[in-house]
Amino acid sequence: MHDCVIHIYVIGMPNTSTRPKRGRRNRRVPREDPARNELVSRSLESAQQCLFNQDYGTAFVHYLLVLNLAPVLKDFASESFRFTLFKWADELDSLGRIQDLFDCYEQALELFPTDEVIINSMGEHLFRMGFRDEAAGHFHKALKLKPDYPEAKENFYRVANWLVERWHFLMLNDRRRNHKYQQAIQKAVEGGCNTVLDIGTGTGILGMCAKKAGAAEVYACELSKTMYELACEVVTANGMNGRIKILHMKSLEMEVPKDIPKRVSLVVTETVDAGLFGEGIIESLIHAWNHLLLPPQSTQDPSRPPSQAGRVIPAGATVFGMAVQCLEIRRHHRLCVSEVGGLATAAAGELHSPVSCSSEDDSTEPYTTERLSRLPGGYTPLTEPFNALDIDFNNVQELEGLCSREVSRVRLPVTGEGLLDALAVWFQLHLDQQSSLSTGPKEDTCWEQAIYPVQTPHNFPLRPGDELIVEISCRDAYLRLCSVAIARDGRENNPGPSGNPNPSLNAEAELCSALACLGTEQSSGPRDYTMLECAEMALLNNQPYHDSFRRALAKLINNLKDARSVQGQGLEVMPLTDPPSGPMDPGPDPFYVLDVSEGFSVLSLIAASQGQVKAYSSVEKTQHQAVLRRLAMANGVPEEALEFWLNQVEDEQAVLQRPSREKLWSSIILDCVETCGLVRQKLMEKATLARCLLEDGGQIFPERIVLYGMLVESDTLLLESAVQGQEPTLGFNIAPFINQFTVPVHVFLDLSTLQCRHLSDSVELFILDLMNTNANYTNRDVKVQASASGRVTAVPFWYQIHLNEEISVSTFNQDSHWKQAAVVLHQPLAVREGDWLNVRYICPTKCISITMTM
Ligand code: 44T
Repeated sequence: MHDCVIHIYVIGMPNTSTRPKRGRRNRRVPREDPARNELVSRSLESAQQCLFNQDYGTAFVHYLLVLNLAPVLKDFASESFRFTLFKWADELDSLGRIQDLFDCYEQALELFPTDEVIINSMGEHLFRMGFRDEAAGHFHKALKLKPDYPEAKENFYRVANWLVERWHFLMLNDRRRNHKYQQAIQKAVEGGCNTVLDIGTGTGILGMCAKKAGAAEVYACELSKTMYELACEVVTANGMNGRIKILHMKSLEMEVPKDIPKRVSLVVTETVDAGLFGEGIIESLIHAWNHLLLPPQSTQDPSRPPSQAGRVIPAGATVFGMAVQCLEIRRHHRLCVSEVGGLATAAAGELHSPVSCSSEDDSTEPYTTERLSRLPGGYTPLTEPFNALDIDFNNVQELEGLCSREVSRVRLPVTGEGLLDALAVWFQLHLDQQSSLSTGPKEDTCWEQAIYPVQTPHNFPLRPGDELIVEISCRDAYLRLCSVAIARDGRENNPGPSGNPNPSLNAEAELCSALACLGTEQSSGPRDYTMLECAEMALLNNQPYHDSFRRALAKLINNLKDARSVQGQGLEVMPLTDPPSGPMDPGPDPFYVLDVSEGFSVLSLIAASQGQVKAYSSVEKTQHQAVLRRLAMANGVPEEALEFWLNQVEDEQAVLQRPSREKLWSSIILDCVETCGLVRQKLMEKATLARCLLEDGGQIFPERIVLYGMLVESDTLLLESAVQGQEPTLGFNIAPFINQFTVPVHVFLDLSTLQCRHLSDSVELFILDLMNTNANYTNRDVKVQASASGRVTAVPFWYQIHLNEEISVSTFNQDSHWKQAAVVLHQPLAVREGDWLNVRYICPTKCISITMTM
C-alpha cells in the first residue's frame, strides 16, 4: 500500500516533471490484495470524476495508477485513457511543457506499446515541434501496426515529402543524367583515380558507380538522416556493404584521418540545386580541396599520376541568364492590381515577396525555382540567354575568390517587347572535358530554373533597342543577379528596388501609413516594405475571387437587413464597439463578420467596407495588420469597423468561441483549401463549430465546396512519384527502397500545363457542405466513363468553392493562387474508350483518398 502511494509521486503529478523510475514501476505487486483493489477502484472513480471536471492532468495520473496496478482494466479503460492523454497533452503543449508532454506519452506507451493511435498522436506532437525524422518514425510505426490507419497514412505522406524530396525520383528516373555521371566516373576511375568521396550521396548511386568502376576505396557522406539510412540499405542490398563507407555527416565536418584515412583522388557530387550554388557546393568544394582531396594536377608538374592528384566531378559549370516577361511570376511577387474587392490598393504601401536578391533581410531567399516550360500562361524572353558566370570546380583559388570577386555588370540588348518580370537562370554542368548536362528551359530535363523576380512596384516595359543592365555577384555563396538599370536612347532608368525609398506611396497613402503606424507599437524599422508570402501575394492579386466574395457578402447583409426590418429590430440602437471606448455615434446594430483565413487576407476589410459591419480579422503579423489599417483608412472604412481578433485571444479554438454572447456572427469566413490543392485539415470540425455561432440567417463562407476530378494519363506525374520500371537503375537495385517514400497524392500541380492526356471529362466527385455537416457522406462512388483509350495513371482534382447558391470560384483557374493536386495510382490502369470506372472517395477522417476499381 505504502509502495503504491509513493508510486503516484514517482509517476509524476501533472505539475512535476520528474521522470518515473523504471525499477520501481516494474516491481511486482501481489495479485489478490483487497487494499489494492480498493485503491484501484477509488482511483478509477477519481479518474472519471476528474475527466468529467476537465482536470485532465489529475485524471491522467489516476488512470496511470489504475492501469499499472490492474492491467486487466486496459481494454475497458483504453478509450478514456487515450482521450485523457490527448487532452492533457494539448494542455501541456499550450503551456509549453514539452518535456512533460513527451514523458506522458512515454508512460502511455509503456502501458500500450502497440497502440497505433497513441504512437501516431505522439508523432503529430513531434512533427509540430520540428522533429520531423522522429515524427516520421512514429507515423511509420503506426502504419506498420495498422496499415490502413488513415490518419497515420496521411501523416506519413505529409512527412515523406519532407524526408525524401520528390526530385530524388526525377533524378533517378533521368536515365541520361545517370548515364553521363556513370561514364564520367568510370573514366576517371579507370584513368587512375582510385580513392573516391561522394559528397551528398542521397541513395548512394554515385558512390556505387565508383565502386563498380573499380575504385579501391569509396567513401560517401550524407547529411540527411533519412537519406543516410536509405543509402545504407541500398548499398547493402547491392552487395557493397563494407565496401563503401557511408558517413552520416555534412562534408564540411569531415576530417582526415578521423573520418577517412587519407585524402582522396576524386570527389563526385551532385549537390547542386536549380540556382547551382544553393546546396552549398562552393563551400563544400573549398573545404574538400583544403582538407579532403589530394592537391590538384599542377600545370608545372603534369606528370603526377592521377592517383596522386585530386579532381572533382563535375569539373565546372557555366551559368546562363535571360530576362523574361511572365504574368505567373509577376502575380506571385508583386502587387499588380490597383483595386481589389472594391478597395483601392495604393495605400498598402510597397509589398514584397520573400524572394529578393538585393535585400539584406535574412527572411528572404535570392531566388525561387520554376520549370519555365510548365508555367501557366507561358513566358516571353526579353533578351537572348547570356553567360553570367563560368566556374572551375578544380581551381580552389577561383572558388575562394568567387565571393570576393567584384560585382560584374553586363549590358544586355533587349530583343523582345514586354514587362520585365524576372531573370531566369540555369546552367551547364561540365562533368568532364567531354560531357555536360544542361538544366535549360528548352532542354528535355527534369530540372527547374532559378527565378530572380523583379520586386519593384512599377512596371518596367522593355522593347527591342533598349539595353538591360544586370549586376552579377556572389554573396554568402549564393549567385545573385539583379537588374539595375535600363538604357534607352542613351539614358539610364532605375528599376532596382535598392534606389528610390518608397515610390509607390502617394502623398495620401504616406499620410495614412504614418497615421496607421501611430496606432501600433511597431517601431519604424529600416524596412519600408511589407513582406507577403508568394501565395498571399497571388491571392491579393486575385480580383475575381475578392469580387465574388464582396457580392456574396453584400447579398447576405441585405438579406439579414430585410429580415431585421421584418422583425422590427432595425431601429434598435447599439454602440459599434464593445465596450464603448468613448462617446460615439450610436448606429444600427452592426453585422458581425469573422474572417479566420490563414495568413494575410483582406476579406475582413472588404466586409468592413460594406457599412454597418463590424469585421474581425485573424491576421496576426503586426506588419500585415498595419497594411489593413492603412487600406481601411484610405478606403474610408471607420477604424472601429475592423478589429484584430488575435490581438485579444491566443488560441485558435477560442477565436471561434468568443465573444460570449451567443450566435453573434452574421458570417464566418473559413479558409477551406490550401494553396497546395488539398482541403485544410480539420475543416469540417471548424465548420461545425462555426455553425453553432451563427445568428439566424447567418452564413459560413463558403457554404459548400465541390470536388472535381478527371482521369488522365501522365507519365510526368509517374516520374515524380516513384522510380519507374522494372529495370535496375544503372544496374543497381534502388527502386524498392526509395519507393517506400512514394506518396500517392501530388500537390502544387499546375494542371493547365501538366503534360497529360485526358481520359475522361471532368466529373463531380464529392461535396463538402459546410452549412450542414450531417449532409456529408463518408464514402462516395462515382461512375466515370473513359472518353479515350489509354493508361489511367492519375486523377487530378480541384474545387469549386460555392460562396452561396449563385456565386462560386474555381481553384482551377488562371487567376487563382491555388494549385491543383492529384492522386497518382499505384499501378496504371488500362482503359478503353467507353469503359466505365468506379472512383471511390473515402472520407472517414476528413481526409480524402481515392481508390479505383473497374
Ligand atoms: N534539386 C534538384 C536539388 N547534401 C538537388 O542532403 C532536379 C529540384 C531539383 N551531404 C526539381 C528538379 C530537380 N554534405 O540528400 C541531399 C543532401 C545532401 C550534403 C553532405 C554536404 N555538404 C551536402 C550538401 C547536400 O546531398 C544530397 C543531394 S543535394 C542535391 C540537390 C532533379 N526540383
